[in-house]
Amino acid sequence: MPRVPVITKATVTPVLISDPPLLNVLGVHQPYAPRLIVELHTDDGASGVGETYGDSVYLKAAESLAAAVEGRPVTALNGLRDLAYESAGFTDDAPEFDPAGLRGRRSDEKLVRSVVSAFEVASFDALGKILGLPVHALLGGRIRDRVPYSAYLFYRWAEHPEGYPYEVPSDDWGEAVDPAGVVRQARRFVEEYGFTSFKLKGGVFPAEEEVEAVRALAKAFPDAPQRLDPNGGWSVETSVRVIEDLGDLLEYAEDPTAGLDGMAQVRERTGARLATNMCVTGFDEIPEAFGLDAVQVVLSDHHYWGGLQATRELAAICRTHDVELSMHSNTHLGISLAAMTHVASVVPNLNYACDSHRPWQTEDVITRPHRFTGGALDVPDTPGLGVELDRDALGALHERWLRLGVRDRDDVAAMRVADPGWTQPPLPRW
Ligand code: GKR
Ligand code: MG
Repeated sequence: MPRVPVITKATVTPVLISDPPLLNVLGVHQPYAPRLIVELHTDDGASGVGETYGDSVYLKAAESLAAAVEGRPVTALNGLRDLAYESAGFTDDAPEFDPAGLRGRRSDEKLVRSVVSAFEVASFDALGKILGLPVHALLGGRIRDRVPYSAYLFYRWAEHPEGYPYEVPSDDWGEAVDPAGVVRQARRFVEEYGFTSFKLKGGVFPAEEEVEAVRALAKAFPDAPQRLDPNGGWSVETSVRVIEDLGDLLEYAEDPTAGLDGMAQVRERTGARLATNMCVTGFDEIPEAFGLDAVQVVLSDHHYWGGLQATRELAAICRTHDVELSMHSNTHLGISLAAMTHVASVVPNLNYACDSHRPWQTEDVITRPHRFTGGALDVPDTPGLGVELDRDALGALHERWLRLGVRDRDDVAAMRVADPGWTQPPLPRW
């Protein structure tokens, strides 16, 4: 009988990664974003890494789960969700605690799934290293050799505002606050990484100006698919107008308006393909959304859907209902990017280029950060995720976390540094 390796130690390391002043409907990114790095060690000397959201609630739940997984077989993935509930002291029927985040509803379930995803990925990484197999092989094998990503364009300022009590990071991208700036940014993305499709984060300027930016992009890159995502910041009327104005230029409209009813109305009135990472972010939201035909493309995010296996379950449900799949991302590092690439390589109905914030990050915790070429990443065949932890970098980013005391991402508070009177636009905003 082969022996299954057992987890002897699990660690969770919170880090702060530098982030540019990217704008969205809530406000602006802070100079530093929290992230968690999970490491699992097994009794046969193998180790694996995972990464997930890093705000304090995630950290607390991840630390509880880290203590609970010690002594368990590294293959015991299906029990992780229940273990996370138990170790965090959550009950199954806890009320949702905030329906208005950029990543949709926030609930204990989503928090637990996001935490579990890092442990599941770390387990797959360790197991892959033990068996000498890449993670995609453990998921049934890749069906594509390369995973395409889209250039994730943001309106942005050149610099973070003055007023932070610490030194803030800086880069040489300059500002992008109008169509010309957006096209300039897109050109650099194309030159440096070869991206062939674009997603513009909207909800920042009046919708007509964002329409002009998409038109300018389409003019500059006539063959490239375009997406516009205001994170639910438009009314149904505005959404209909934008979609009619842009016609076939959009490959899909991402969360034009917030909430299933609004999305269903936009769909009914325009017939446009609508994508979401806000109103369908958990399995329990699927029946109503699909029943209303509110969503035609679900943006998977293996973090909040609960891991790589859960992403495949999501994909199977979507296939059954003729709903397509794309992939969402948030500010992240290379461990998440590796996991995204492995899972994207095995999902047949992932028909669109995935999102990735990664080009905006200048730092990483892996020794050989990924480099997009031709707008895509090769799917690695090396054991596990195919990444190696850079301990010095991890140490430095953790030391920053200790030193600066930033514990949560808060785009509204970041905007108030520049504009003390700024209030979060109510979402839904109509
Ligand atoms: O980082 O500003 C951002 C994004 O708006 C992010 O928070 C979203 O979750 O990228 C995401 C999206 O597609 O909505
Ligand atoms: Mg989105």
